[in-house]
Amino acid sequence: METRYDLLPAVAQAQLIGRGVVALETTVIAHGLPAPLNVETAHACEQAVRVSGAQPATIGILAGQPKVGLSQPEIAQLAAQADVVKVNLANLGATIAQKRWGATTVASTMYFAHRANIRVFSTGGIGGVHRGATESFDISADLTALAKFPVMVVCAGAKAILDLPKTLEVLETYGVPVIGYQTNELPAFYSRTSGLKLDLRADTPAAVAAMAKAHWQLGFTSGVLVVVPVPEPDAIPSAEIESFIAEALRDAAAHYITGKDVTPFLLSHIAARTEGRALRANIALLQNNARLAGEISQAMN
Ligand code: PSU
Ligand code: MN
Repeated sequence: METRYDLLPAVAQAQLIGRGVVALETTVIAHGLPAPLNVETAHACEQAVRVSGAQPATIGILAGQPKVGLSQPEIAQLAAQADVVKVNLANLGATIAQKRWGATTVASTMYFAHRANIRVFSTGGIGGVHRGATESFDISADLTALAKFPVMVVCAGAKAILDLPKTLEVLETYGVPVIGYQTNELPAFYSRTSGLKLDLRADTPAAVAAMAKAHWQLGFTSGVLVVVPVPEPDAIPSAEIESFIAEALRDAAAHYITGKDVTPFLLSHIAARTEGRALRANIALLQNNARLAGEISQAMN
């Protein structure tokens, strides 16, 4: 018997009447942003999805029970827990078995979105191939999930702390289309550009929806990645952010940070050293992606 998950009635209702639905993750709430900005941003992202008439479905695990579509009090409750598991594909089953609280990463959010027939998912930046991966073998399960689950992920590129060229290579190997939204380049999370050219570009939500549909009509079961540059006012030029990233990487190595702790450590290090600029960029891109994902989800129907 398959694992049961709870479905928010508003999500089921939206699907019944053919409204767009957008999945949202909870790792960014529990591990990616400091309180109280985390809960505020979660609500702001849900509101951004609603602008186009679409329905948000924030996904998380409440004391071992997976839920697709958290209520506002449930989001606050998850954010307030002391010991929230960062849930990828390897520890999802254990988190349920042990009845723990879990925040879903891109990987596990894609899993539940797929189970619940949600085709569009909005996040900040996906995980990917880490710098130094030839030694550490640290490659995010987000890429595994993109290879496995037919869900569109709208993001601001892979996080700039990663090895972006290697991340693009793995996506191509897995057959995941990477669509630049109004750009010919892979955005680099905090920065609008990376210097890495993309083959695919779409300029409207309808054009994105058409490419995704054509991909899935071929019978492919892989995901689709839509990459959207961070809004101009909050963007940080890559030359500026790069020194903070290099410093964060050195600090992570000095503290022997490994595995799932690497990404949250680097993000909070950079946020602390940039006087809030990195945090502002992160929040701006999360909301921007959620708004666009809402529009795309409506265009998919
Ligand atoms: N984007 C953000 N902040 C985050 C993340 C993404 O702006 O905290 C999270 C996502 O949930 C992503 C995870 O799936 O980081 C990747 O972690 P790792 O590199 O350990 O696979
Ligand atoms: Mn990792």
